[in-house]
Amino acid sequence: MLIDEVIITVKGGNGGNGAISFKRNAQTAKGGPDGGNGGNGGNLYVQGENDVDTLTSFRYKKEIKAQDGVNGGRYNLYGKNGQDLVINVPLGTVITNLETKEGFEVTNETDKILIAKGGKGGRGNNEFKTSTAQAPKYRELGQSGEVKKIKLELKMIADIGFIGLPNAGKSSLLAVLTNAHPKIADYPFTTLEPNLGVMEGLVIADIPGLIEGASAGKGLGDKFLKHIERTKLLVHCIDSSSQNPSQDYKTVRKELEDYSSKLLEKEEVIALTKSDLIDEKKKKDLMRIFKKFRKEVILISLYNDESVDDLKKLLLKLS
Ligand SMILES: Nc1nc2c(ncn2[C@@H]2O[C@H](COP(=O)(O)OP(=O)(O)OP(=O)(O)O)[C@@H](O)[C@H]2O)c(=O)[nH]1
Ligand SMILES: [Mg+2]
Repeated sequence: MLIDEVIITVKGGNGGNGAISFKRNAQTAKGGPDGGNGGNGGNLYVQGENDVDTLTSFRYKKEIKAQDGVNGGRYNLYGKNGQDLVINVPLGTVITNLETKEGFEVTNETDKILIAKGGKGGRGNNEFKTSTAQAPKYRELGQSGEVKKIKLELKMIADIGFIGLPNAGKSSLLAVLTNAHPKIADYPFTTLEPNLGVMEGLVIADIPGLIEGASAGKGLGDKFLKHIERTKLLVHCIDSSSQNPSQDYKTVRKELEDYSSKLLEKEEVIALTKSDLIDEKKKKDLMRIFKKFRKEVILISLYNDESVDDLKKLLLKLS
């Protein structure tokens, strides 16, 4: 079970300030107060949505805020209320207020749940007029919207797991096949925590690279393998430009075995990545070598759309 998790600050809109103003025109040199009220800040709601599967859309957001109310104006002009904002989260998302530790689960698509209330607009000086105070010089400021730090959590079971040595191109594949934006870089252990993406409803987990001795704690160890224990299908990514791809394959298989022999029995696709870096002869040789493992083998390059498409079709067929 994987947990897709994001922490964001949510804010209701601030209320607009009330105005201080007095009627002044050609006829009235010294009129009464006419400062209008500020508008209320917009509320922030969450609502469940069936069509979204991950919290990916929140991953790079630090803060979400509803609109502020507009300040009141002269001539008793009311400031406009700020617009409410509804954010959509996948059904099953658990939302926890990190300060109070209170939490709830979003279970349906119909309820709009208030998570940060907008601030009330302040009253303008016109509202403070009384028989004894005909020219009040005070007004209220708008109240601040509620601010909360919340955690969004979604429990997911991955259908497909990407495994392989560090730098094999796992995250790159996840990025082209799904809506995810994992960090990709030309060095080992770029991925430190599993990344999740969704491809046509299938959840794909890209886990940190494994190295020889991972089951004994080397590198980032093998603790992330627990996330793929329940997947139906593994995609074993092997850098086809590596010195010894078949040795790379065996190294990772050995670590899988040391973790749990059940992982070896899972259906597995061998993805020979970065095929743009090798010549035709090496492609043929690798296909010949890897076919011996009696698995589906596919050559793939980010720079060859057809190969990406073929991998996608294969994964959809096998899942
Ligand atoms: N030429 C070429 N480079 C690729 C291809 N796929 C990935 N790369 C490069 O390989 C490097 C490693 O890619 P990642 O996707 O970060 O590899 P990873 O397996 O997720 O690595 P870790 O997270 O460290 O385990 C990056 O510099 C990518 O740009 C490809 O098809 N062709
Ligand atoms: Mg990675």
